[in-house]
Amino acid sequence: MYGFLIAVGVLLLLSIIWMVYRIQTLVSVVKGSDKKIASSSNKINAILFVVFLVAVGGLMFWYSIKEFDNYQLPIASEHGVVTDQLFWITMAVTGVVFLITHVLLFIFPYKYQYKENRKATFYPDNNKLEIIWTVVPGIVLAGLVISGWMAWSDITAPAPENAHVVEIMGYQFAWDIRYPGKDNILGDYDYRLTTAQNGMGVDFSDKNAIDDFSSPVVVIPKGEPVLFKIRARDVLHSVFAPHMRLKMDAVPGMPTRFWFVPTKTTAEMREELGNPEFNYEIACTEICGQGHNSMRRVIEVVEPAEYQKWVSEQKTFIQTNPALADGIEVEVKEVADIQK
Ligand SMILES: [Cu+2]
Repeated sequence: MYGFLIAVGVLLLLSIIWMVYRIQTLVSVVKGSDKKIASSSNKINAILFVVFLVAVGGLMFWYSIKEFDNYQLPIASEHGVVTDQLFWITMAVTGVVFLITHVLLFIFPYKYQYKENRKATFYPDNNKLEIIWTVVPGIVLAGLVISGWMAWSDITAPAPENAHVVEIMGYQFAWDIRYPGKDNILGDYDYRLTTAQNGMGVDFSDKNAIDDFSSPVVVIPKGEPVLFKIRARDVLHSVFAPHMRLKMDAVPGMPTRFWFVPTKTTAEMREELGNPEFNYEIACTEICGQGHNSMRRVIEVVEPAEYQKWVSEQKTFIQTNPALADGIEVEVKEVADIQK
């Protein structure tokens, strides 16, 4: 109630100030002194433009310098070097243009503010100038776009045959991780098979699914290609691993993928940063609902030998929950029994 009254009070006050200003303007028009007022208000506005340039420009620089470390997280993947290079080249080109145009944008209103005895120059067109400012940005932008496109088609090209496959499925509000086991082939899945015990809807009648296993942590080997197969169970999510420079949407009904080569183990990165607590992580970057912020998974990059050892120690879905094998064909079950 008080809030409402205060709002009404503020509104009334603002409308009174506005009315006083209007009356004053009208009186000055009648008196003939309005021209003087216009020129003094022009002057104030012109100065405010410069004040804005200095204050907001200063704030921008202060913030950029203060937060600079956040713009250059250490890179832990091969393609990350390329994407960062592209980022900084684009930043340099657009940054210089941004600075020049915006300094002029705010300085010109000051420099060319209204003066009684000054007449504006009549300058209708200049074909040469038009061609220059169309062709030069055209060439520069085409260069940026083409180099970005080439890098992107390299990064999104099919993964090498020997890539280690990891499936990542997003749902409200977590990630489920599935490994293909020894055969490196993920078993089929079908959303209609989703149950409380089988959250990823894995089809255990497919023999490739028999040795599939799950893990709370995404463990991957250093220096070897890793292929993330990404999907979502309910709404849009997005897999974001900033140190890997990896970002890919998780879309229900439309599986996506991203392959990369990690270049530093978690232990190496901890040493580099001098932070024994450091962990690579996956975060969700699609505002997917109330628990969006809790969608975090740790990525652990280890040496290849350690990775092989870890894989061989994992228990398959069926080993942890034999009931999942209920109702599947005897033939397939036998394979499962052998592997138990
Ligand atoms: Cu999400």
